[in-house]
Amino acid sequence: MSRDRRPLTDVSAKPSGAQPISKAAELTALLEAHSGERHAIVMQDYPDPDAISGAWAHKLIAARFAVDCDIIYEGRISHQENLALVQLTEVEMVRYSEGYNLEQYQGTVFVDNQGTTAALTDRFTAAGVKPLVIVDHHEKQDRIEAEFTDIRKIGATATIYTEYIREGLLELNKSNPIHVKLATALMHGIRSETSGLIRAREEELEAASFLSRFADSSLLEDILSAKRSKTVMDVIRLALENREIRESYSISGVGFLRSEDRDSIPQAADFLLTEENVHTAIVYGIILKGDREMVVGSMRTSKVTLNPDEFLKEALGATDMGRYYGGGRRGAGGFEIPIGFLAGIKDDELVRMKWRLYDELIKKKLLEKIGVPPPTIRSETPRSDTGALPTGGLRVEEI
Ligand SMILES: [Mn+2]
Repeated sequence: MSRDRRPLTDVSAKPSGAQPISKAAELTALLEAHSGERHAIVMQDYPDPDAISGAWAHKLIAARFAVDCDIIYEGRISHQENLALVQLTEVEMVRYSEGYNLEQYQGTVFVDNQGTTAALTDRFTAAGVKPLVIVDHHEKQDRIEAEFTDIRKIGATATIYTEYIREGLLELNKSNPIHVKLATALMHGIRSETSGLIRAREEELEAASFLSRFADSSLLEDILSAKRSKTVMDVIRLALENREIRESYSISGVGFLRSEDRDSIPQAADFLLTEENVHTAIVYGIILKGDREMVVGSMRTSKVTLNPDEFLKEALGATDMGRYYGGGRRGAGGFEIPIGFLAGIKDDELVRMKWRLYDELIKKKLLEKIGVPPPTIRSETPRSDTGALPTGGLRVEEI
């Protein structure tokens, strides 16, 4: 790949008068100032196509300024479409493991996240590596500060990187297979954040139209035709069986899941959203990660006036330290509630009671936020006979 840098006519021109400096020009200046360095592009723990394609675009742009980047994540890529994306595009990523040398980097770059959803944030802070760049489309969070920040309330991070490319930070060439794969990945990133462009607004449609000149549609088809795994099908079945629909909200708890199956939760939420008269779907379960446990949930909505970030923050609140359990962006949100003292219980009956407790509490908080009275808590009747759900005699009031 060529690293020669031609003058960026649009973006390197000095702004005249009161004209604001474009974000592309600002990023150019930052990369020029850090030329010769090595940076870590940090993705959220469970990277999605938007994060992967945005990170890759950043890596290729940075390379033009002689900034070498590694794309790093901790956690897992488990969604079949994401695995297909990585395999077919051959984008190189590092999965963090204990002992990996973080001090080799002179700075960190947060793409499609602001440090709150990446376990690597604390590790890099501990290693003394400073955040240099944040490019994201989630609601602004204040976990980290960087030299360059571009946070916009739009459909996808891939849209922002497409804009940088269009402004001259990377000149795409249709005969360069890497560029074709990057354009395809960015297209997939945008599509996956906008339900296949159905929820796309002007920015996403313009970006997609630009990318379509370089993207490989048969490669995109291959990525999209990845099949759902059996686990995902099972979790969708549980989500369907357990769902409770109130005021066009579909809410469902799916019980305990292994950490590697975490991606089935957003997929189940996507599925519940396809039901007639449902505008919002929320699916949650308890994830087991070693001896740590947490309630993990996903929210999807097609209701334009509903802000998932606000909804989840108001419904679920924050920790003693003021960190919110949930957050989101347009159309989607997620939450994580650590289970401290109650984690690691092995006794079957207690495990069932624990699920029951969290299931009822979360449902109660969500229903309160929606503004419907929560159902009376059943003390005797089993919720269903799926086996994953409890039948214990626990009353929330007793805790
Ligand atoms: Mn995103």
